[in-house]
Formats: sequence, structure tokens, C-alpha cells
Amino acid sequence: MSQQIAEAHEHHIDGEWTAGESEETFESINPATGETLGEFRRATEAEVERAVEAANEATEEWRALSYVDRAEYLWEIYHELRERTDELGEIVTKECGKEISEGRADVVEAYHMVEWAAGNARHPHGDVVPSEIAEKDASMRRKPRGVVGCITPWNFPVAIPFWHMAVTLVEGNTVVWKPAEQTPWCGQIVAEMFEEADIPDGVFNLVQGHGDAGSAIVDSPGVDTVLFTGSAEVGHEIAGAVGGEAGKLAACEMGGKNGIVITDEADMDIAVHSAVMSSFKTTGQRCVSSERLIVHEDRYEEFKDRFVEIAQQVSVGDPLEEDTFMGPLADPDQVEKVQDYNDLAREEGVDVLVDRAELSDEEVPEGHEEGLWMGPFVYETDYDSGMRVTQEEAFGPHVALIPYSGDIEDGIEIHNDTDYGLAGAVVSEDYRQINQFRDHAEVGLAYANLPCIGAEIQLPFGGVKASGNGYPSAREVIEAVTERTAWTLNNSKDIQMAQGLSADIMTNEE
Ligand code: UN1
Repeated sequence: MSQQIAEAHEHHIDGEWTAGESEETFESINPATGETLGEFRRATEAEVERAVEAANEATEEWRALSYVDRAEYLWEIYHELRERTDELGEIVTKECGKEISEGRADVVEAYHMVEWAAGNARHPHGDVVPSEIAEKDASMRRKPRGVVGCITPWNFPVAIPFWHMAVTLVEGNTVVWKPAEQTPWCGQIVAEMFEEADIPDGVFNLVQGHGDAGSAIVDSPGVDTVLFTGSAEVGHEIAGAVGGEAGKLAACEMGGKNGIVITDEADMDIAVHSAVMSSFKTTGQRCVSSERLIVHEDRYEEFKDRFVEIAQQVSVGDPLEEDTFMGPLADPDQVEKVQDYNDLAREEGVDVLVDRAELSDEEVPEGHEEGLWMGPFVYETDYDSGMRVTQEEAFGPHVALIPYSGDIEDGIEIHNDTDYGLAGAVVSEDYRQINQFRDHAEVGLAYANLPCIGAEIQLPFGGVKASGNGYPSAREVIEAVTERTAWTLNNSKDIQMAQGLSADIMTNEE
């Protein structure tokens, strides 16, 4: 607990900044330097309940506005995000450690999402559906679900909150948002933007805190939909808890053990380029990052030599410098987790090809001795589905090279042999192999001759199998935050039924 409680940033509930009941605070730490960036109040169940109550009270007024009027508030935020991209991008980089081009891209992705959601206010929102009965007008209409709890991760601290909140708000829901405890400063700035946009009180609420505040959102009876993006462990817990509650929905997007299949027909430049980006961008801390490179035996040695050479040289350093490729890991728990998986790889008998997990003193940038540095860890292993290290997500620059023999089907079989199914890619010049991957890879996001990262917001984002249920992101979030009404109107004075059902009322007297 800190001594400077008076200076700690507060929650934003019902249109006001509030310290809440708890005196407890937590700090945001720059993972590249160890410096404290700010101090934040830590929410308890009491603050979450107040926020949920405020969100419930605001629902009526908010849903009474037109889509276009609600979108006006989002357009304000769109312009703010555009104008402040560089400034906010730098804050993203300082708070979560990803290099500066990625920090800015996070903000760009956020305003793309806001643009899409606000623009969608003027697009059709349902379907006109034919009826069997000529006199009936049938349609599918959407209604907001009510209060949406948003729990977001640190690796995209501005983009993912808007994946959750932009469409949700335009559709007429109100929001209680808890940002990741590693990136509360980004949360603070986004809340200031909502305040400046003058969004009606209680429509947007921010609670800062840790997992217990997230659990309070999930458990609150006043929350109608929970949107979660983060670890599989937490996501499955949320989906389980919410699944048991009638009328409540959870949409969870979780991790992956993403793979790239590099076939005998691959263009090697594309293969190496795609693999390096997929495995090491964001220091391996995207849910879509690749930790498995499945390479045809005929091309294996060639690929391995080139990939290893780059993994040995790729620049790890100050994320604010434009020539850095990999910044630090985001927090000490991440370092421990990835290190444990690197150790596990050795225990499971792999051959380690590159181990830059601990950077040498010369590699650590000056003044950044306290940074959470970790470079690439690359190993090779024959495929064995009993190994943990090629099945479990490390969420770091930890990558396996796995040779395969036979046809593309054999590569895809290894690719699919995981509980997860988020993102994947194939590298090949043969369209038959590419189409085979497209049709049989068990993933929600599939790429050919590209890295398996970098989805744009106008595509659905989410996984299959253990990687996700529902789509808490991008355009597809509409399914999680609206209810559909199948609406039928009779234009006739007679009642006629479909399916040949009789509409006659029989009485005993007839
Ligand atoms: C994540 O992987 O955690 O597709 C989110 C991408 C980004 C979002 C990634 N648009 O890489």
C-alpha cells in the first residue's frame, strides 16, 4: 500500500471520479525500466456494485436514444484517438512494453474499431425475412442486452477495450470496464476521453483493480453480458460461472498454441519473414503469436538455418526506440512463466537452438537494468503429442521447430493436434495445399503466405476449441451484446398460420 493515496488515480463511476471505499492502491510499472508510472485505487466488490448499479440506472435513457445519436459520442472519441495517437501510443509502449510502432498500432486499431462501430449505426441492423403467409411481415430485430461487463488484457490496452465497448455502446448497452492491472494508465486516459465526450452519467464506468474486481463483475447479478479477452485459464472459469446463470451470457476470447505450416512448396523468404513476425513481434505476447513452426522435412534444414540466424540477431531493447524489434515482457509473472516453459522444454528433451532468455549485460540498454528482458528461445523436437511444451501456451518468445514428412494433410494433422484453435498460417506456393489448410485447419483466424498476426477489425476475431466461445471482439461482438427478436406482424384481419396449422377454433356446438 502506498503513502501517497491522495494522488492515486480513481475509478470513474456514474459520471464521477471516485476513490471508492478501499484505501488500497496499486502501481503501474514500466516493464522496460522498472519505474513507477502512476498509482491507482484498487476496486473491491463495493465499487464494482456501485458501477453496476449506475450502469443499470443509465440503461433506460441510453437505449431511448437513436443509434446515430449514441454513435455521436463515439465519434468524439474517434477524433480524440486519432489526434492523440502518438502520445497515447507512447503510453501504451511505456505501460506494456511493446515497441513503439506496436504502441501506435494499438491506438490505430482502437480508432478503426470506433469508426466501424459508429459508422455501423447508419447500417441496417436486422433482416427482413419472408413468411409463408403473404399477409405476414416477418423480420429479425435487435435489442441491447443491458449492462455489459468488459474485462480486458494488457497486451492491447487500448484496442481490445474498444473491441469490447464500441459496438456495445452504439447498440444501446451500458458498460462496466475493468482494464488489466498492468495497464491502468491507458484505462485512465480512455475514461478521460469518455468524460470529455460528455457521455451520459453511468453509461460508461471504469473500475481499476485486480482479478477480484473482475470476479465481482462476473458474479454480479446486475451484469447481463460478460466480455472477456485474456488467458484460457480465467476465460474458462468465467464461461463456466456464467453458463450456469439463466439469462446471462459470456463471450470469451482466449489464447492459442498457434502454428504455421511451412510446406515443401513454400517460398523460403515468405516462410522466414512470416515466422519471425509471428513468433517474436510483441515479444511473443499476442494471443495469436506462433509458438509452433511445423516445417516439411525437405525444407527443414534450410528454414532452420535462416530462422535461427535471425532469432540470434533480432533486436531486443528499449521499446521507445524505432529500431527495436522486441521490447521487454510485460510483468514479472510473465518472465517466470516463460522461463518455466523454457526449462520444461529442456526437461522434455528438446534440442535448444537459440537461448537468449537472459540477455547479456551488453545487450541490456543503458538505464534499463531493471527491465524485464527476454530474447528468443528456439528449440527443435520431433513431434510427440505427449509433450506439454508443444501443447501449452507460454505467451512469450518461445518457439518450437517441428519437422513433418508426407503431405500437407500430415502437417495439418500436427497443426490441429492441440486443444486450442485461435490463429494459424500456411506458407506454400501451391494453391491446393493452401486450400487444404483453409478448409481443415481448426482455427478462427487463418492466413496464407502471411504471419498469423495482424487481423483487421472488420473481420470477426476469435477462436475455436479451447481458444474461445462467442466473439467478444470486433464486429462480431454484436451477437454477444444484443438480443434478437423474431418479429411477425399480421396485415390481414384473419389469422392464418404457417406450416398448415389450423387457425379454426372448434367448439362443442359446431
Ligand atoms: C491478440 O493477439 O492478443 O490480430 C490480439 C492481431 C491484432 C490483435 C491481436 N489485431 O494481431
